[in-house]
Amino acid sequence: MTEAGQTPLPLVVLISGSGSNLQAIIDACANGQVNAEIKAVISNKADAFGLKRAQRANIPTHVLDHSLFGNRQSFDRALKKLIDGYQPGLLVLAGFMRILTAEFVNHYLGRMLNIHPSLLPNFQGLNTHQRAIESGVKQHGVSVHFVTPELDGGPVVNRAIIDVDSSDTTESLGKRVLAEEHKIYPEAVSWFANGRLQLNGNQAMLDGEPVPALEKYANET
Ligand code: NHR
Ligand code: GAR
Repeated sequence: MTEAGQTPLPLVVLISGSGSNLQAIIDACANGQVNAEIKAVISNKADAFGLKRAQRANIPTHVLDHSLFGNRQSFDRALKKLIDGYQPGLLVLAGFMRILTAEFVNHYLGRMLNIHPSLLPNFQGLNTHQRAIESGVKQHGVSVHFVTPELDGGPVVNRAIIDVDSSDTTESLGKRVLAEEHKIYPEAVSWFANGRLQLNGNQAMLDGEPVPALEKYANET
């Protein structure tokens, strides 16, 4: 619940696509589940549907097209300048598809979250649902983690686990995972907004207790 009298945490959300996780956070801010306010949504793709979701919610939007920059460093510096104009307390990656430089990540260390569609540390990187099916794992899911320079390697703060069944396809699995994403991401943002979640070295702390990590499967592809 939102604590009465507490100023909402200012957020900036980065997207590249559909923005269904953005929508879940917009809705959770609107209904009081999350004590935060999205100050801006930034996409590296002009045609991202999430921009329309933000506009519908009267949230300022920006497009910063990475292809117009010569290298990652110049893109990340422009992105940082744009973000810092909003002075966010938390930066939220929601289906943002560009790898970020260590310089950028370190500037937001401890105040940047990402949602990744696997049970980290398993299936870092892309095409996670397909790789999970091909590996024959019995369980799959989704993780929210603090972003560190190591791609998809930052400490996990929240996760949902789902059973994989033999009839699952990439699509059926992705659909069930996405439904869980829309629950666990607003929950993690609410923890952070209420001061319950911190990055302590390379460990996420929730209510002063370490969030447990999972083992890496031996048979991952
Ligand atoms: N940056 C750092 N430094 N650390 C992380 O943990 C990051 C990150 C940037 C994005 C999201 C991540 C995911 O959840 C994320 C985590 C994009 C790629 C990728 O390969 C990989 C992981 C993630 C996001 N991107 C290609 C690139 O060259 C482009 C792919 C495309 O445009 O479709 O940047 O999975
Ligand atoms: C989500 O499944 C998210 O976990 C994943 O992309 C989808 C974005 O959906 N993120 C990544 O793969 C990051 N590399 P959305 O735009 O509807 O929120």
